[in-house]
Amino acid sequence: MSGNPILPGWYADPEAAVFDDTYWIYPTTSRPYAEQVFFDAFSSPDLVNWTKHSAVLKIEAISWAKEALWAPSVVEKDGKYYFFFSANDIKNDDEVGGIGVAVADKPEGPFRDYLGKPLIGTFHNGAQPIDQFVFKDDDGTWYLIYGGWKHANIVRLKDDFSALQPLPDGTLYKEITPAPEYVEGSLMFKRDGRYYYMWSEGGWGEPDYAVAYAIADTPTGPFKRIGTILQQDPAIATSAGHHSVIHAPGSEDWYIVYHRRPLGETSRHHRATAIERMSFDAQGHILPVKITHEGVKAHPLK
Ligand code: FUB
Repeated sequence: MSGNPILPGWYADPEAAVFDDTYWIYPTTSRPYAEQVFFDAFSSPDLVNWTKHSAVLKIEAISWAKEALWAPSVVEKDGKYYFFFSANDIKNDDEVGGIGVAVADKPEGPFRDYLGKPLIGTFHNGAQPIDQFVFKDDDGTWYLIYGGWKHANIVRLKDDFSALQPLPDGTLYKEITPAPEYVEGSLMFKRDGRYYYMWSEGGWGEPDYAVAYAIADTPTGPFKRIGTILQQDPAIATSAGHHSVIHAPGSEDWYIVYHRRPLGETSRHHRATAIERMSFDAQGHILPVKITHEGVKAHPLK
């Protein structure tokens, strides 16, 4: 078994990916904002044994970023690896920061700034430009879903990720806030032709942080909240949220990777990355996840 937490140290907002025969996790370095100046990455052949790759993206590589590097979303396209991140925790349009993109030739980096400026550096529809997630639809369209401060937007990326392009209805920033409970941490995947939208609710510094979801027929919704599937267990850990999902290639095995706060920890930065199985019922609804100390069995990809 992997055991939980699976990564040593304080790591939050884990983005899980599969590149070739290897699992990857790209987390936020969970420290005070002024110390969030690099991203580490972790790779594994089987979900149990993890290797650390230190500082795959450093703030020195991003001229416009000064602190608060958050919430990676990493994808492969045409042999390059694109690392979307948030920086600076901006509070208004006068501040420099928001969502940026870095690029590398390998999943372990080193990543370098791709644009020299934020991809999204201002507020739209009330959404703070943080917590981006990149989603590729079956037709090859690349979307980015993002947003903090209780608002979420979907945008369409240009094929070279250099900028946005309008959605089919002509809008550049389409609000898709799925429920009044929505806070941040958007994620999307497709299963059996339907679009699953998942997000975090509650406060990440509080015990009640949680993950809820909706299902729709299109990536732009409309979405209707179905329910909470991940939350604290006072016997195991608190503040379970900001997750990502792995569908192990060639299998029906799904996993949820998330952060949580070990019992007895009081600092809001003390967040640790954990993994559990994620299952569906016959209707495709996501079953509530039980958070554990055991984690998951090995699932080698080779
Ligand atoms: O780690 C910084 C912030 O905390 C993320 O952007 C939020 O989703 C929350 O997890």
